[in-house]
Amino acid sequence: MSDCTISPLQKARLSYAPKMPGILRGGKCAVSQGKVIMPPGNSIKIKEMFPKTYGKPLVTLCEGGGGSLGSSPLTVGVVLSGGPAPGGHNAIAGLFDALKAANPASRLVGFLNGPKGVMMNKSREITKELAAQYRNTGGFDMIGSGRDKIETAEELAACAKTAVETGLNALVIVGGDDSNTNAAILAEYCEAIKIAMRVIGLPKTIDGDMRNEYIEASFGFDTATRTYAKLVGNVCRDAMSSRKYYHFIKLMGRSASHVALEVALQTQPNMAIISEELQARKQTFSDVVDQIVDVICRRAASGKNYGVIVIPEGLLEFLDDFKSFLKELGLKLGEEESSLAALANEKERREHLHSKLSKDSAKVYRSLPVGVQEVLLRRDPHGNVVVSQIESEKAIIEYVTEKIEALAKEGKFKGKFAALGHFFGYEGRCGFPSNFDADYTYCLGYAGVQLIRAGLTGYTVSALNLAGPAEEWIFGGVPITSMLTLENRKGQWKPVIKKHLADLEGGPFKRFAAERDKWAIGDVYKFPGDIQFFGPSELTDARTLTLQLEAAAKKR
Ligand code: FBP
Repeated sequence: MSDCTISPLQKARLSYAPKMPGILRGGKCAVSQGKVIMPPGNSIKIKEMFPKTYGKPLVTLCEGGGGSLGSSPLTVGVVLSGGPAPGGHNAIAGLFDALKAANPASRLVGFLNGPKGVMMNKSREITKELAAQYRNTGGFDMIGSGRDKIETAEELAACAKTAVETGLNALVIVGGDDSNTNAAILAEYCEAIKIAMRVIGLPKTIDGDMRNEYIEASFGFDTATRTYAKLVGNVCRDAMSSRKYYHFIKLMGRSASHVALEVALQTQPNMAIISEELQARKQTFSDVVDQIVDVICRRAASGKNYGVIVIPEGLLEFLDDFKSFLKELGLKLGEEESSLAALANEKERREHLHSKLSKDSAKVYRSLPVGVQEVLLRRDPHGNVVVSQIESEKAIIEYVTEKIEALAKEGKFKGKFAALGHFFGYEGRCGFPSNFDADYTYCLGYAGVQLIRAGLTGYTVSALNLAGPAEEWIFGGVPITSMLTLENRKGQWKPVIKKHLADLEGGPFKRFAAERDKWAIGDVYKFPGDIQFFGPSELTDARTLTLQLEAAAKKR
């Protein structure tokens, strides 16, 4: 890349050296075995589905000499799976450097455009020059990404064919819960048909939900939430300056509200909705509208006709009046898949689905704007509702406006109300990784190679102590089967990694709950500003409040 095709920041970031714990720096380490942990749900069923890879122990990287594969040259494949998250290129750089450090004859092959690249054996060699162009950059464009599922006998056989043709010792799948589930299924298959390809997952997703006791954070969450927090902070300042709009900001993050919670803690908007809390209180859409209207009225009474309200992307899935409807809809989409596919257009598909739903669900479906009805007809390849396309912020604005107008007519609202909707999502997925994400992803790649060298398969790289300095981070592996549960996707029970939802008893939510009343009426907005790459470490190496508050809660 010539200097005139890259920005000054791009150029400066190419030479950033990620921080890592001493144990990884040597390039070779051993693993120590820990306890065997049980999956969160039906362990008998998971054991039946994964007889070869079930019941393996947790492992931790420790000082040592390079595992069962020693320092023989390896050919390793890497595939980026699902939505982009800042740091993906550094995960590849970490894999590359760790492989070369142990044996310069080792190779890293990048499969193109997601899992289908593995199935179709479409790849590019990761060379020193290629890796150098992408170090510390955002995006997944070095090899592309995709959301394909690896599940059917044909898909698994296609992956195995690629493994044999390419001589792969291992495949690293970089992804979230669905992609790491792919890794578990493929690892089991390779063991069953006795091919030597190991399969290792790295925890990626801006959503922050690919996380548990052994994986403290998924990569990308840090940068994405800082990017959204900067934008939300700017909007808060605009609201306070112009004093004429209510900004309803939907934030990406899929089902869990981790992104909304972190951004709320960083910016202190007038209100932030946390879906998990609504679920716990069995609240409905109209309860949400009432709570927002209450804040607007109270602010109007203190002369403030402006404000900022943060809405998590997955809101609808948690509301009492939507949950059973969405469940039934998922089942019907599975049952009616072929009939729906045969219909000519969206209108016919909507009508068909409507006719198949129970009376209650049909009523909810009909009550939704046509655009939302159409989005709900779609599922991603893993069977997830495509929540990023549901314009819930607009629906909320519509109902809040109606209510405010009715109150004004009755003389109960004397303020002014003008609303603007925003959706911050894709803006946060491909930014330059923060130092945390640049360091973390590089280490994840490095650690992934150590698991491969130890001969492990069906593991996701685990990471502990992340609130502390990089020197103190602890890496290891968690067997993927120990994270699997059964979920109904389009009418079928499938093994999937249990999504980690925002914990109402956890440090981040407790802090939010203790502070939010002050934020509602007083304008105590915080303005995080841009991610800092240069300057004092308290700015460049800051941790998310989620990590800090969770670590503090653990210590108590
Ligand atoms: P992953 O779970 O694959 O990391 O993707 C995260 C995400 O950014 C979600 O927050 C969002 O709902 C989704 O991807 C949107 O992606 P798409 O445009 O492919 O539906």
